Amino acid sequence: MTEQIAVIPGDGIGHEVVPPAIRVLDAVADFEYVEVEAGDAVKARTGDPLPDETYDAVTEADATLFGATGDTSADVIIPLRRAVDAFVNVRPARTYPGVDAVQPETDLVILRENTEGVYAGMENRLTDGVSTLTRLVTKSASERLAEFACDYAETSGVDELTVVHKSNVMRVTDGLFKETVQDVAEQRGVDTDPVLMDAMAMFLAMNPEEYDVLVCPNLAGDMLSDLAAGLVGGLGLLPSANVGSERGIFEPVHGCAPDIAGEGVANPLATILSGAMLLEFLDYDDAGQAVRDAVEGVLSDGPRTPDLGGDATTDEVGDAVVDRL
Ligand code: GGG
Repeated sequence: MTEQIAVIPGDGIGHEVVPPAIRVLDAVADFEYVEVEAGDAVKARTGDPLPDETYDAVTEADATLFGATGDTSADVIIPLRRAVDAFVNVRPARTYPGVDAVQPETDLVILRENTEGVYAGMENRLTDGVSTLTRLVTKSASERLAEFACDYAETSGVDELTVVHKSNVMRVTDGLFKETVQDVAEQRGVDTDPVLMDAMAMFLAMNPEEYDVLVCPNLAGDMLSDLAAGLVGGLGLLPSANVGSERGIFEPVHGCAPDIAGEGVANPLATILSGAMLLEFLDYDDAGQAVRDAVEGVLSDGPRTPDLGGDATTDEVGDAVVDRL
């Protein structure tokens, strides 16, 4: 069977980092690709940031490779994650030989709740000067995230989950999140260490090597993964997988980077590593590992894009990964 992959470059550098990632996937697997549009540009042209054709392609594909979107992110990636019931966003952050890192011992993964919290889309403008946001936390979403985290800990040989929360202030919502994750972990025989999310930012900046798996509410996971990117060499190195159910969406953690879009110098490695996660999701474990090894080789020997101190283009880095495969 040939798996079908929906491809959404999106906006800005999404159009530059997705093509090299497809060339890498082509070097190790035989997928069928369906490219569809989403984001700011298609909204400007048609009025709709998420055309039906795109929604259908993602819900019908075995997996989706997603680049980045800009101002329309809430209208695109959040409904798509819900559409495929991708209730967790897996965001690994690690250092690589040859890459300058603020914290060279970093090797952790953020498991971000992906369907609710303050990203549930319940915002209202009551008057010109007053807006509100409803933060949704459910026991069921927290439970399934916790089950996923326990499975993840078991398969990766980790004996403790760090549960990130702010239940001293958001007592009801984060109280429920923290309690639920801890209850599930206790039933599963996995230890937990609850840490307040503001303190977590400091602990990560100072001693990231002490942490393995962080289980986070949606916004905290989004913010702490950018912090983790800063520890390991930047957002150009952080892939992610929106998973949990039958279908997955794989995307770099970075956004559409309008400041460098069109220059051909965006780092494609976060998207290529997201491709490795896609391969593993579809059980192409050897191919996924081969891509990781090729990325590691390129990071060690070059070429590198300017964000990592080099002067190579996006395509040169992508081609260097393909050459190694
Ligand atoms: N590829 C990542 C991307 O497009 N980021 C834009 C963004 O802000 N996404 C919101 C989210 O990840 O929840």
